[in-house]
Amino acid sequence: MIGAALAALVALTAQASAHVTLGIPTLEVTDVNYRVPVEPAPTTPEELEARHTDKLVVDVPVGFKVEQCHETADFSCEVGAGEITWTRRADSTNFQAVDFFRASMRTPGIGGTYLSPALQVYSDGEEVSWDDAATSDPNPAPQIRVNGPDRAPDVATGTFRPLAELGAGTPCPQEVIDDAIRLGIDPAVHCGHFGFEPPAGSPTPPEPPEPGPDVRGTASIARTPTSTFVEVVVTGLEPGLTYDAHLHEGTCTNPTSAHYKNDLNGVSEPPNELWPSDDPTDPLAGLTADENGVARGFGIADWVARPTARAIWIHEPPDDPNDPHAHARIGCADLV
Ligand SMILES: [Cu+2]
Repeated sequence: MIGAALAALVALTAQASAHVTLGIPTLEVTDVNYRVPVEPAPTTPEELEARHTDKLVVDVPVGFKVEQCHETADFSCEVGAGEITWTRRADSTNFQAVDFFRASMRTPGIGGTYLSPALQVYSDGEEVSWDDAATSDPNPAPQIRVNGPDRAPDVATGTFRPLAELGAGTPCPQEVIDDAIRLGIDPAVHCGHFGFEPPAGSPTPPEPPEPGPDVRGTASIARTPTSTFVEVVVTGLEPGLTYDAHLHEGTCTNPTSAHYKNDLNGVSEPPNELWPSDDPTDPLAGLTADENGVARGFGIADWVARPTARAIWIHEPPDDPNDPHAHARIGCADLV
């Protein structure tokens, strides 16, 4: 284990050098501290003045919601879409060999180990990405371990992102590679559709795939003791076309996730599944985009979705059933 790695910690009392796993309960607001060392460790104040941390950008794991980032006398902070940025103030001269950056986050409804990749920018311009998945790698991503029983939030909301943003430069998961092989598509192309890096050992990188529609908008899910509601507003669609949208298992980071089914052995459509629809009398109607490319949909089920129902995916209209990409996923919102 690397002693000086960048680490996510719960509370400043956790001064351990471990860069991984702190246990926090689900659905609670917790302070997460990122411990950021200067490497190699400076041995003199002059060295530290010449080379210190000027900026930190952390990716907020899917399922977490930032309540607040905390500023200090030396760093301002800003919460963006899925990330937090701390920037050294112009007048700061209080350089430290280790800086701490604190954010209050609500943890997700499902226990697990979540990666929170970070980008550290030094005053000499060097940028270090702490984004390796394995803790044995040289620059492991900070990990946050969420403990406690799985619990579904009563209300959760999210924003749609287009396909190309969902992978966001992370390694292509094996399921996506397997999916490509099953569909007879070049895995590098299929991975590229989701924005994932091409699989290791791919020959030459293929042409970047055509960017799909810029699917944006909002999604929400609400659970009562006896029922589940979903509601979406989707923008960036082709006017007049009808799209399918479904509540899916898992988060948007799993682009091969199954539809969420109430009865796992039941049929693959409502009422056993939950699909946002723009026709209140027809849960199978899908979402038809208006002249501005906007669609609104609503769905209700008389069962309570389990905690694993965490994403709503939008699919391309199924115009050509012979096209392996027909009905392809074009956007997703995590319900967090
Ligand atoms: Cu779907």
